[in-house]
Amino acid sequence: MIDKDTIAAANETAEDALRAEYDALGATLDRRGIDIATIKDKVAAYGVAVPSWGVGTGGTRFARFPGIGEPASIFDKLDDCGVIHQLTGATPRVSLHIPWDDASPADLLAKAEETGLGFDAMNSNTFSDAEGQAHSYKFGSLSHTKSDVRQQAVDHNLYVMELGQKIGSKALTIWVGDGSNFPGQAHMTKQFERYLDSARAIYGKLPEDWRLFTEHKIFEPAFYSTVVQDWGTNYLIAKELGERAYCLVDLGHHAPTVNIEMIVARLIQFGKLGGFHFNDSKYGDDDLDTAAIDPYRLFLVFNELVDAADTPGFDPAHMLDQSHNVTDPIESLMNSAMEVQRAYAQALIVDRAALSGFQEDNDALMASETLKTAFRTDVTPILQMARREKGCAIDPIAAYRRSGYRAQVAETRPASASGGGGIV
Ligand code: LRH
Ligand code: MN
Ligand code: MN
Repeated sequence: MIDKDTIAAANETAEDALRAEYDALGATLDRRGIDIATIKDKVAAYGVAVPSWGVGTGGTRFARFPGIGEPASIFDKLDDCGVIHQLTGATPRVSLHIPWDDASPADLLAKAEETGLGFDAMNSNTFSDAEGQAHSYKFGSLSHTKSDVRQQAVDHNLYVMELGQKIGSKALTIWVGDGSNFPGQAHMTKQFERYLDSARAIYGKLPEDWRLFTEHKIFEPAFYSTVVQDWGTNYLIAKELGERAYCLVDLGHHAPTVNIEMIVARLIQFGKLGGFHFNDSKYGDDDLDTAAIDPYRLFLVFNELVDAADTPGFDPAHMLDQSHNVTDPIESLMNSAMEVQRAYAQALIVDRAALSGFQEDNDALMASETLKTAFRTDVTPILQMARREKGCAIDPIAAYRRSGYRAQVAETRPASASGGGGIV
């Protein structure tokens, strides 16, 4: 973890400017009838989960260029996640991926306690072969033509839930790479029927206080057809399985022109929005830092979430899912967590009564401007003040760099191999 004095010293240099900027923003918002402290408290209470797999350098299909001090185990990863939360105060939970993060529940709990973290949704992996497993997932997992393979994939998910129960998780996220690479390779209907059968077997064992999230993705690794390819199929799955089955929306899993905020609205309307994997993309499942490309889209997603906040039982899981190729993953994840908070704060200051009036009157221009007014407002001082009051860093990236954390862990962590990438 990072020394408290380092954070305090970094904060001290930014303190006066923050106070002035916070007060100025407070006056601006006050003129709009918004109480800045109320927004700040909501932002302070907000959390987004960090993906354990995000703290290592991801790499592409072509190469991976690791940095120094890469985490070598789930315990190193939790240390890094702890630093992210310590500095931002915005990432209280970690989402684990099994078998990548498989470890004894007692050890995981002990490390979580030490780093001040909890566990969010568990992720199963039946999209790659684990060492020593009996059957390969080369031709699919939950939807495979052979029942032995399907059973192995189901059993893996049951194991992931068992582990998750022991460490306080309350949800399982399933993403499969199942599909086909050639027209004619797979019978699409039979393949989806097999998927549903397997998913029902998993859902049947879902602990009572758990939710099951299924995650859709348009393509990759299958390049011709994908079994769970879009929100329509995902919705069918959630409907078929039952009440505690929900759809997970990974922002990067759609075609470039798709209106994701509208998908979010639809899923909310029909009670099936399970949660998010936040990230950004320009071309496909790029897994770029959240809001790196299109911060307005992220804001529009949050606009739907804030609009629906009072819906009974509405509690989507908020998680990041990124892969970092050229940045320090800790810095990228901190930035993304702050961007998610920013989108939330901007959505909170939308004048909803005015928006609703403009919608009723079909005043398209003013409706759009109402959203833009909120989006254009620089809410940074709100985020900074929320962090400062929690004892976190006013400027997390600056404090992190000042701490020398990466160089310090590089002294004890073994160098990580570069080379050909994988797909994550
Ligand atoms: C698939 C995905 C899914 C996986 C993660 C590693 O592209 O988004 O969430 O579990 O990446
Ligand atoms: Mn994802
Ligand atoms: Mn993805």
